[in-house]
Amino acid sequence: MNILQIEHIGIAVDSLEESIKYYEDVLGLKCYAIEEVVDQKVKTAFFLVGTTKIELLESTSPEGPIGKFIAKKGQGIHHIAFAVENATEALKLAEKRGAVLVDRESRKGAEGLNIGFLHPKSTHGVLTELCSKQK
Ligand code: CMX
Repeated sequence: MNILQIEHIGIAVDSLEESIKYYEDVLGLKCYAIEEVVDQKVKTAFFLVGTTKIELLESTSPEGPIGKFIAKKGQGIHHIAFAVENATEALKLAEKRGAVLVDRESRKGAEGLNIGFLHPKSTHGVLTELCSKQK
């Protein structure tokens, strides 16, 4: 698999509004986009850090993946996302190499990227996202 770079680090937060204040006022970063991903039951806020990004994730429902994560573990790092050339192909290859897939093929995520996840139980505890501009 050809991993191009860390695309973003996903961080689960209770409140985008409150967390954005910290990233802007303390760290001096600038939130450049806020976007809801309805099927993931999540609202996201993005910051550029060099060529990689921080993605803050606020749940819009206790039943969504971020709602469940925060209920169990509290706020904190939720996932790491790697940019690849083709997310669906990379998911297939990861499965062949022993990872358990959450998504069998990529689907639309924030910023129009094609995304898919590897289950944290098969990745030594780190929820891992593979994403690409093309499918
Ligand atoms: N990191 C590490 N472990 C995690 C985890 C995470 N982010 N999320 C859940 N887990 C662990 C749980 O602690 C639990 O472990 P135990 O069995 O030891 O208790 C196990 O995985 C199962 O967790 P669960 O709460 O029962 O949740 P589900 O099985 O229903 O779902 C997962 C887990 C990873 C499949 C689901 O959260 C998922 O599909 N995530 C991917 C989608 C997502 O996170 N979307 C938001 C991002 C949006 C975006 O970037 O666009």
